[in-house]
This record gives sequence, structure tokens and C-alpha cells, in this order.
Amino acid sequence: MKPVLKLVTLSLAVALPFVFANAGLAADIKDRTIKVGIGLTEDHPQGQSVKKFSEIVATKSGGKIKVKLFAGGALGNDVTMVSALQGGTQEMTIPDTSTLVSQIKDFGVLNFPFLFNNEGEADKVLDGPFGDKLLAKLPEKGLIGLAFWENGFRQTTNSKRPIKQVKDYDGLKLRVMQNPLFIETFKTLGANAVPMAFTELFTAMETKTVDGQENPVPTIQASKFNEVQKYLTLTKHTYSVWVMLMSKKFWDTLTPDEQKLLKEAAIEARDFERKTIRAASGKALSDLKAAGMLVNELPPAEVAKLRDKAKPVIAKFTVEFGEPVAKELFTELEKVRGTKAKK
Ligand code: TK8
Repeated sequence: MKPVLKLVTLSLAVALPFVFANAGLAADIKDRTIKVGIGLTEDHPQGQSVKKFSEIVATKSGGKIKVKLFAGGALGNDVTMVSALQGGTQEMTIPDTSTLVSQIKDFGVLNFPFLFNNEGEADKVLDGPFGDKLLAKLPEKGLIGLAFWENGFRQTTNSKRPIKQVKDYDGLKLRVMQNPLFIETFKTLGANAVPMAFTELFTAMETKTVDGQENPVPTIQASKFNEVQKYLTLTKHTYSVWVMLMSKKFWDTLTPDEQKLLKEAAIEARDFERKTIRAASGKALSDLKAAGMLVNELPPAEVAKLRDKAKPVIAKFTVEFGEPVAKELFTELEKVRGTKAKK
């Protein structure tokens, strides 16, 4: 080969992949449709963020990959949709991590009462090595974890009375997620904890099968729980997390380019979701008040009592979920807090 020709070939070889990557031409992307089922409504930040994810994926794939949202439990609840992913009949869902605990107990530690002090700490732990380690447990269960989304700090509502002291939990029939930590925590507080799917909750409160429930404020508002619940107490007892899950059976049919695209889009959608849900929280609370809900804060002395009551439950479930994973979480949390203090 003549030296000049060699140079041209060489520079093309260097330049071409760059041009293709930028134009998205080299990417191996096929026409695909991804069904995403969620338990919440379309206008809840979770629904809004799936729509955002859909837009991001459409842009990145030149319209080839379509993401379709099925909100309001149209495809099932958190538990049944996870099974559908495992069976390969549904591509995606975004359940609360607490509903995965019956299959992968390590996820349980995220819901220890009063674990995180604020959202920033949770983001750092979830987006760091600890979160990655949890996601790495999913493939052996037929699931791929793309990113963690914020569900948020859980608050308590009921139709009987405002919770002004821990004693007020006594005898309340409270729906909890299908997770032993939640059942035991509320039993310890004196409530009658009833595990139930989220999609059945509104009717259960309407028909007085249960007196109340606990969920973050944006969920209480978007799900119109104020129509069947009078009292909202800001207890902030647990932080809860959604995880963007994909069926491994489906994932394995994707090209590496498609997998990379979806992973990147999931991270962008995660950042959008966290911003959106945090921004929506204040307005959701004032809307609930305007709609006639009676809102109160649990006094600090009672919060301290609540924390004390939760301690033995945390100790018990540290053993149940696994001491090594709990230790890793606490170490990571310390690191995150240390970094913050130094700033
Ligand atoms: C919605 C659930 C919900 C969760 C619950 O599908 O079950 O209470 O907080 O957000 O994931």
C-alpha cells in the first residue's frame, strides 16, 4: 500500500467509528416494544417519569424502540408483575423494592425504620457500590435492575384519629406492603398490620376492611386517598425505593447496543424522576390539606419513642436479612455521612 493511501485508510479507520457513534448509525437497534406496568396512576411522578423514559428511549433509538406505559395496575400489582417479568410475558415494571424481599432478602435492609435521614443519603447509597451489589443479585432471579427511583419517606394515614402519640397506633388496622419487616414493625407499634397489594388498597379503605395505610405524600394525593382517609400524620418512618426492572428473558434478546441505550436512558429517567417527585411533594401536601385532610406532625418526643420501639425489630431483621449485608449498608451509610460532613 502506498504511504498516502495508508494514511487515508488509517485516518478513516480512526474517524469513522467516531462519526457513526455520534450519528447513531453504527448502533445495532431493532424495532421493539417494551410494556411497562406500574401500580400508580399516569399523572403520579412515577407515571410521568415512565413517559419521560419513553421519550428518551425514542430519541436515542431514532423511534425504533417504543416504551408503552400501563398505569394504575392495568397489568397487575408489584408482586404479580415481577412474576410476569420472570416468565417473560411482560418486559418492565417498577415495583417497591420491599416486594422483592420474599425472593432476595438482601433488599430488606433498605427499609429499616429511620435508616436514612434524607434523600441525598439514599441517592448516594443506592447509586454507589452498595446499590450495585443489590442490583447484581437480580439476574439469578430472572430480572435485570436498571436503576433505583425514589418512592420516598412513608407517612401514615387513617380514617379513625390523628396519630399524636405512638399509643394512637393501638388497634388500628393498617395495610402494609407484603414484607415481614413492615408487618412486624406495625405489630410492634400496636397496630393490626394487614399485608395487601397496593392495587387493592383504595377499595379496602373505602369498604373499611382496613382503617389506614402508609405511603409517601405524592402517592396519597395521586391515588386520592383523601377521599377515604381523614387523617395524615407525618411520621417519616421509612424511606422506600422503586427499582426499574426488566425481564431477563427479554434483556437477553437485546443487542449490546440496545442494552447500553436502555441502561443510559434509565439513568436519565431516574434523575428526572427524583427531581419530579421531590418537587411534587410540597404541592401534594397542600392539595391534600385543601381537600380537607387533617395533617399533623408527630411530636419529636413521640418520634423518639417510635425509634425506640423499632430498635428490636431492626435487630431481629438484621439477622433475618443477613448480618453481612446489614453491616455493609451501615458502613456505606457512615462513609456517605462522613463525606458530607467534610464538605
Ligand atoms: C405501587 C407501589 C406503591 C408502594 C406500596 O405499585 O405498595 O405501598 O409504596 O408505590 O409500589
